[in-house]
Amino acid sequence: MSFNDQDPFAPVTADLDPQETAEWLESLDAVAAKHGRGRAREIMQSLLRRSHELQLNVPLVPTTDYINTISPEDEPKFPGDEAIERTYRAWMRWNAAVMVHRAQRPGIAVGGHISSFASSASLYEVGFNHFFNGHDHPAGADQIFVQGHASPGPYARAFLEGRISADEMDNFRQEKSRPKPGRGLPSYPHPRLMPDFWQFPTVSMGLGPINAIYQAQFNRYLQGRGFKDTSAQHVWAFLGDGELDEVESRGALQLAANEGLDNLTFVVNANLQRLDGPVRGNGKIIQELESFFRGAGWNVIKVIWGREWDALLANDHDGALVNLMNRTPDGDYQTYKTESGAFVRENFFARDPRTLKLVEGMTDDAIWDLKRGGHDYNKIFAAYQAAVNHKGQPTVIIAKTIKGYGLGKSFEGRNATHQMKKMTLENLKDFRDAMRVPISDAQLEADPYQPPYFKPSEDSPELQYMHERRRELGGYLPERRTNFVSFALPEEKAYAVPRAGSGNQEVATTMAFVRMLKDLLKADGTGERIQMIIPDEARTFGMDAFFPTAKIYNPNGQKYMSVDRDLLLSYKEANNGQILHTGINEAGSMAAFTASGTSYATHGQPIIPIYVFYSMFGFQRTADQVWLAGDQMARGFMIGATAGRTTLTGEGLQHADGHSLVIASTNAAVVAYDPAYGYEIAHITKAGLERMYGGNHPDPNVMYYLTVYNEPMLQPAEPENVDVEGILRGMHLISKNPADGHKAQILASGVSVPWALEAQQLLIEWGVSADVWSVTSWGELRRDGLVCDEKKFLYPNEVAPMSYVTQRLADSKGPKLGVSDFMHAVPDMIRPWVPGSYATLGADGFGFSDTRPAARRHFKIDGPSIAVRVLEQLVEKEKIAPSVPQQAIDKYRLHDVNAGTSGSAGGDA
Ligand SMILES: Cc1ncc(C[n+]2csc(CCOP(=O)(O)OP(=O)(O)O)c2C)c(N)n1
Ligand SMILES: [Mg+2]
Repeated sequence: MSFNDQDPFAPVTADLDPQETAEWLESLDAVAAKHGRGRAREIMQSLLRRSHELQLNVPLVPTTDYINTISPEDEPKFPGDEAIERTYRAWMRWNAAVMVHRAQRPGIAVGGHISSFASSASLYEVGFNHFFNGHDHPAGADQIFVQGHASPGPYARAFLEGRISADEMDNFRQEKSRPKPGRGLPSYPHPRLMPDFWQFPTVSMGLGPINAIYQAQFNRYLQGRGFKDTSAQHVWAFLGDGELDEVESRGALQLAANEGLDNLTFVVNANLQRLDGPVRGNGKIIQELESFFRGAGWNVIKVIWGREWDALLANDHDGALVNLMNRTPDGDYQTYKTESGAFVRENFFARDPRTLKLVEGMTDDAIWDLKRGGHDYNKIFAAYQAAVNHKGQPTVIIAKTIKGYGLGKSFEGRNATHQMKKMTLENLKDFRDAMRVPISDAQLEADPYQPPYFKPSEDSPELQYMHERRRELGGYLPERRTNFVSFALPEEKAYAVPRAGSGNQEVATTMAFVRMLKDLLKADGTGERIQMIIPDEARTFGMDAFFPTAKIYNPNGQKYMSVDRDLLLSYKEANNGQILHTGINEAGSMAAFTASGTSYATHGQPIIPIYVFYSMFGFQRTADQVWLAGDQMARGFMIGATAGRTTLTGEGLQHADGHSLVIASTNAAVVAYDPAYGYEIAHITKAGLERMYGGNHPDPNVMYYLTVYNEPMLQPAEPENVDVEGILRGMHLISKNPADGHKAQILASGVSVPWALEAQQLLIEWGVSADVWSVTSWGELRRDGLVCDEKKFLYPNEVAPMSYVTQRLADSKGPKLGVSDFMHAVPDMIRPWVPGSYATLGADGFGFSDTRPAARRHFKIDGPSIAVRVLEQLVEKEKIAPSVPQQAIDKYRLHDVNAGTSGSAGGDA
C-alpha cells in the first residue's frame, strides 16, 4: 500500500529496519534536547547535503506535519463579535437547509444540496464578515467563486440581508414554474439565469479553479493595459477537495505562481469527502494538496485543527500526537466524526499510550468537542489575513471540515451525505436545536415538509451587525453589475482591405482575417480594447507580425536578451502587452477568454477577446468551458483557424476539424459562421462588434465563432450591392448562372465555395445551369427556421412566418445540394426548410494525412463530386437521362483519389 513514497508523512512509509531507524531518531532527539533545535537543524541540513552527494535520491520534503501552518501564537486577534456572527451563521444554515428541504415536498422533489454548505459555512462567513469587498468599496469589488453546490448558502445570506424574499426561496430550482411571486432561484451559480446576482458559474467541477486563476491574471492585465487600478481587488475561489482531482483544477497552477498572483486565494473545503465517499480514504488529501501546490510555487496554509486542540498540541512534548495525526488516514478521520467521543478516545488517542495519556483528563464530550480548523473563526480569520498579506505568490488555504457539519448523526460524515436533501422530523428538531433557531416543535410538526424559514426583525442586533459589516466592506455580494464605459466602434475604413479583395494574390481566409485585425487594432476606441489570445500558434496564423507592436503581455516585462532582437518581427514581451500568449494551453485560453469577455460586467471595462486557435483543438477540447463562458455571458470572437477536414490534411486525423461547427451549434451563446471570402468576414466581424457593443441588440451576450482556412485562393472584391443581410443571416447568392439549361442550386460554405464554383463550370458541359450560394452560417439559418417552426406550432391560427432559407430559395429552380468541408450534419442543419429536393455532401469519419485534392476526392466533396451529385439529383427529377451520372463518374474518374484536382498542394499548418 504505497501512496507517495516521497512523503515521509504518508500513513505508510517503508522501513526495512525499524530498530536501526529508532537509534538514529534517538540520536537526533538527543541532539535537539541537548544542543537545541538550531543545532539539530544544522545536522539535518548537513546530512541532507551528504545524501545528495551520495545520490541517495532523498526527496525535498514538500509536506509539513499534519497541523495548522499558523501557530496559535501567531494568530491575530479575531476582530469581530464571534458570538453574534455565529448566531446569524446558524440561522443562515437553517434557512439554506430548509430551502432545499422544502423543495423536496411531494410533487416537486427538485433536488439540492445541504451538506456542502454545512461544511463550509464558516469559511464563507469569515470572508463575508471581514474580507470580501463589495462593488461600492473604493478599492473595487473582490471576485468570489462560490462552490457550485454550496449555492444555498449565499441564497440564505441574501435572504437574511433582504435581497431575496421567502417566496423566492420557495422558487429554488423552479425557475419557470415559480410557485410563488418573484424570481426563480437557479440550482447553481448561473449569471445567465440570475444576472443581477451571480458573477461566476462554477458548478462544472474544475472550471472554477482555472477560471479564478485567469481572472486574477486578467485583473493584472487590465491594470497593465492602463484601464483600471485593480491592485486591491482579490479573487477568492472556494473549491471542493474532490473537485481538485479535475485536471483543470490543477493544470494551471504554474501560471498563478509564475506571475506571482498574490491577488488570488484558493480556499479548499477539505471535508475529506466527495459525492460517493472519501476523497483519499487510504491517504491524506490535505497533505497531497500541500505538496502539490507547494511544488507548483504556491503559498500553502493548512487549517486543520480548531482552537480546542491548541492546548493538547502544546503539551505534546514528545511529538506523539503530531505523529499520530500524521499517520492517521483520512478514512479514519471521516469515521471518527460519525461516532462519538468515546470512540475517538479508543480508536485514535489510544493508538499510542502517550496520546491516550494526553486526554486522560478530558471527558468523552470534551473529546467530541475537539473541532476541525475549518469550523473555527479564529483559525480561518488568521489564514485569510495571512493570505491577503502574503506577497509574491498565490495562496491556497486548505481547511479541514466535516461534510454535513451540524446536521446530526445521519448526515455528518456519512458517505451518502452529499445527496441527502430531505430531513426527517427528528432531523429537523435536532438541527433546529443545534442551530438554536427559535422555532417550536409545533411549528415543525404542523407540516414537516414545510418547516418555516427564520428571519428576525430588521432591528435585531444580529441583522444590524450583519448589515454593518457589509456596509463597511462596500455592499452585498454576490452581486453582478453591468454598467460599463462606452467606446467608439471602428469606422468603415477598418474593414476596407478584405472588402477590396486580394487582386492577383492568393490569400487564405485566415490571412484575410489577420490582415483585417491589423486595421481593427488601429481603430480609435476599439483597437486598444482588443485582447488577442493565442495558444502558441501565432506563427501558424501569421500573427507573429503583431509581436513587436502589440507585444505579448508579461507582468515581468522582458528581462532576457531576446534571440531575435535584431529581427523586424522580434518576440517582444511587456507588462502592458496586448497579446495574451497562453502557451500550448487551450483550456487556459478559454479561461482567459471568459475573464476578458466578461470584463464589461466584472470591471465595467469592455475588453474584446479575439481568441485564435487551431480549429480542431478549440471546441472539441474545451466545449464545456465555452458553455461556461456562455453562462457567464462573455462577449468576444473565437476564430477557428486552419479549419475544415481537408485544408489541413497534411496533419492528419487529429488535426482535421470536420465537426467544430456541429459542437458550436449546440451552444446557444455561440453565433457560428463559415465564411468563404474576406469581404464576408469583414461584414460578419463588424456586425458582431455592433451586436456586442453597439447598444442596439436585445441579446448582446454572444460569442462569434468564425471558421477560417489556410487554403490560399484569390479573394474576390466585394460585389456591388452585396447582400449584407444575406451574409449576416446565413446565405447569399454569389453566382447566378444566366445560361440556359436545367437549373440547380449549390449551397456551399467556407472552403467548399471554390469547388462549388468549379462544379458550376463542369456542369455547363452537361447542359446544367447551376447557381452558387455562399452559406455563411448553417447554424443561424437553422435557428431562424426553428423559431419559425415554433411559432407555427404554437399559434396555428396565425399566419406562419416563413424561414429565411425557404424565403431565399422559394423562387430558385432545380434541386438543391449542400456542401461544406465539414461532416454531413452541418449542411443537414437546414434540411427541413429547403424547398424541393435537397442532398448533402460532407466529410464524415476521421481525417487522414494526404494532399488536399486527394482528401477532397476521398470525401467526395471536390468540384467533380459536386457536379456528379447534382446530375444524380436531376436524374431523380427525370430532367436528364439516367445514364449521365455514370458517364460523368467515368469521365472524372471519381473513384480514383489520384484524379482529384480541387485545390492547391499543401495542407500543413
Ligand atoms: C465536471 C463535473 N463532474 C461531476 C459533477 C457532479 N458533482 C457535483 S458535486 C460533486 C462532488 C463534490 O465533491 P467535493 O468537490 O469534494 O465538494 P464537497 O461537496 O465535498 O464540498 C460531484 C461529483 C459536477 N458538478 N461537475
Ligand atoms: Mg469534499
